Amino acid sequence: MGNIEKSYELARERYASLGIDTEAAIKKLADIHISLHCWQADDVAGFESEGDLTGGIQATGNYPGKARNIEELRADILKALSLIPGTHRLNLHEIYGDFKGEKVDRDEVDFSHFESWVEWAMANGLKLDFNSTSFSHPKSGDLTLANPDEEIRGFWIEHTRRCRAIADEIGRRQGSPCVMNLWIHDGSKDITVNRMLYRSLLKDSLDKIFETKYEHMLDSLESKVFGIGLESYTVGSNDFYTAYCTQKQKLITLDTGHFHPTESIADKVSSMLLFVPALMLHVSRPVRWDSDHVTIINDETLDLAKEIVRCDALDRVNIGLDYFDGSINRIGAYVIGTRATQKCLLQALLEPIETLRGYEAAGKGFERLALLEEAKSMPWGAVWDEFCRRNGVAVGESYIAEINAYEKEVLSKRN
Ligand code: RNT
Ligand code: ZN
Repeated sequence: MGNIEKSYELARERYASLGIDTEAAIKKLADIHISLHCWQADDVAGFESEGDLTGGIQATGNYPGKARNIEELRADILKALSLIPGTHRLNLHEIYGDFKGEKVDRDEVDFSHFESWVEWAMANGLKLDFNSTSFSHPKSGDLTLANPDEEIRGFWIEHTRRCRAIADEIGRRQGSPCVMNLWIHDGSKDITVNRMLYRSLLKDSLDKIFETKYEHMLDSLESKVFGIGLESYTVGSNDFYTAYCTQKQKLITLDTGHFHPTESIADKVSSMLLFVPALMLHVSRPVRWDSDHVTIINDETLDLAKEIVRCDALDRVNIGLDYFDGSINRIGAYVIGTRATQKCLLQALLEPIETLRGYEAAGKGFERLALLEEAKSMPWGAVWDEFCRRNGVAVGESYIAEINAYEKEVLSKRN
């Protein structure tokens, strides 16, 4: 028996003494398929145009070796996946279509531009999710689906309708519902005196977009506090989408960077799941603003993972990632963030929740707090290592060397 297995055996016994079955936790973790965001590979550039990233989001850093085309992006994602235990999903934005060098405007896109993605995904055991793209386009401006200009609003309605049809066809072909996230940047920089108008326009646009019912895709709507250059007003606020999704029974996307810094995203899970069918997560790491730093194990991510498990809601929460750091090796960024999210979920799955709930029900506040504290230093790391070993991926920090080798052999030859 190797050291990893020996450590795991000891950990398994330690957890068993608290009534926790580590084998069951490992099984559940293997069933969680995280949706990796394709846009970490190239700083949200996509394959549509050479234009700047707009829409109030920003990728900072210019670490060499970013993916410049569809082949490089696919290769980078497969490299990242080879260092992440389990089977996962890939979340595509519309601007990552396989346009084959042709100019395809956003109101012209259709499934043919994603056919090769589906084939590639199936060949590599991946399922796809999807996003309409409102930013980085001459018609983006400050307002898209909430634009009083009927020509521009119509353009974005058509785009979003087409994206839903694409998502449905992806879902049909892959035999697993494709979650389509809808995030628009619509808002304004300064004091806005016609807030009701833009929100009623957005509501009307969404009603039109959702007129078609689909079987193989799920709509999820993402709110935000503010974007860069759009600080004073966001049309698609949290209240707006919470109300809209509740009424229309759509999914809500919770991006962990899209709330006020002291708000707990974890605490939203139980409230929202009582009123909407499911949630989508964009697990991220905001540093002072929606900076989209690489996800790590921190209190926010841990709390969120624990809350999902405590709510017994793993089957109603689609876990995706959303960050874009251009200042470090981008494949490394995928691996760190995905593994960190999985590690948080594993800690959540290993929580002695029955005992904790017993204490709570009996009013034993000291005992509850003590066990929560002790649980933090339980040997979950040994269970994680065993999970990696069983999945045939790098254990511990050994992925650093593999990523450095890929950088030397592949990334450094780009540019
Ligand atoms: C922006 C939103 C949105 C984007 C992606 C690229 O603040 O988080 O989800 O990051 O769609
Ligand atoms: Zn997001």
